[in-house]
Amino acid sequence: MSDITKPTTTPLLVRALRAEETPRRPVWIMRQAGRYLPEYRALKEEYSFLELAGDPELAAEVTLQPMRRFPLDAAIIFADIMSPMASMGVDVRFAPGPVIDQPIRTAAAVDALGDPEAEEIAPEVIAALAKVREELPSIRPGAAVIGFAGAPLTLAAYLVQGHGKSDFPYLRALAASDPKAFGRLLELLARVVARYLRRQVEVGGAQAVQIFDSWAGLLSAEDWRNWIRPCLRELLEELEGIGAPRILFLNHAAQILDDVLDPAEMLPFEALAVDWRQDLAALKRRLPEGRAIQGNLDPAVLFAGPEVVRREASALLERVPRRGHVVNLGHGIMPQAPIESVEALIETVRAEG
Ligand code: 1CP
Repeated sequence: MSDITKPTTTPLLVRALRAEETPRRPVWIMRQAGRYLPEYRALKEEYSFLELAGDPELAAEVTLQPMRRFPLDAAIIFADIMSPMASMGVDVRFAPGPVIDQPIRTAAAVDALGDPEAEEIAPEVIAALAKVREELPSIRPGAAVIGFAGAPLTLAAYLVQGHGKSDFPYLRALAASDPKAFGRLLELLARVVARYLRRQVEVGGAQAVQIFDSWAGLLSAEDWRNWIRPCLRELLEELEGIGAPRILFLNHAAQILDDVLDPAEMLPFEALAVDWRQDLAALKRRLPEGRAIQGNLDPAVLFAGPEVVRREASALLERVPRRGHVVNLGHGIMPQAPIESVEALIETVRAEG
């Protein structure tokens, strides 16, 4: 075990993700390092996204920017869901979202993808994590370092479509026209993501991991049960026993939630995160004892200013039982979010304890 992974006091976030009793709920914000912060915009004048994410020093600095400004309970590493793609032989550029000029649309293209060893996958992210883990205690004692990856379906969506697009028609076309190739793509991505997340924990020192399934709602419930659930299961099972709680974020995926919550088929995650469209309290009631939930204030509420944020955040705290609840937005914070709204959210959560 390297120094970095030596046990220290368990962070509040990790205790809440394990649904332990905590003095208050932890709070962090999806996309908390980003364009709503003037200090991030200043760095962006000088460096491109790829330059920032590709340099461990700069990526660690960007990760720590929100931690210096706000009393957040966790730092999420500054990287992208597409960071592992270079190690699979796929060139990705950012404009501003990921663009793949040669999308993966045939069985031959799927079979030509690389199957990298753990140490080959985004080593810059692992190095940045280790720096953050080292520096964070002097900035926010007790805060946790979160690693992350894209879920197989979400990664496949970008790889096959070539860029972000609502409904990703080329992905659905591949699933229908060549289900075997689609299945091989998902399985390969599940294996690579499992290796990558394990390394984030074991070498980078991540104390929790989040799997972003931002496009979890693309397929029918039946397709999700047949294709996606088995591959999420394989991925999550691979991470069993790594000593870092697993957060599964399912965005805009109402049609699959009955299956996700089916007790006979429950996936092995510690916490389930959902977008603002879902009733978090109702979800919590349907999860087995000992599982946590994360979310889910509407990111747009932040535009309405600190007063409205205080009211909406208080209402969320009142509706959702404290134990096993990690407060977050229902999706990433948007560039237009005023700093005062972020402060109001964090203050409201911290005032409860
Ligand atoms: O020019 C810029 O400022 C680049 C914008 C940007 C940033 C700041 C991109 C391109 N990625 C990131 C960083 C990033 N991406 C983080 C950083 C850490 C933090 O949260 O503070 C994280 C967690 C991600 C994850 C990510 N990337 C997701 C999953 C989360 C979500 O929002 O659903 C997704 C879907 C992406 C793809 C992506 N990368 C970038 C953009 C703008 C997008 C989405 C838009 C698209 O689909 O085109």
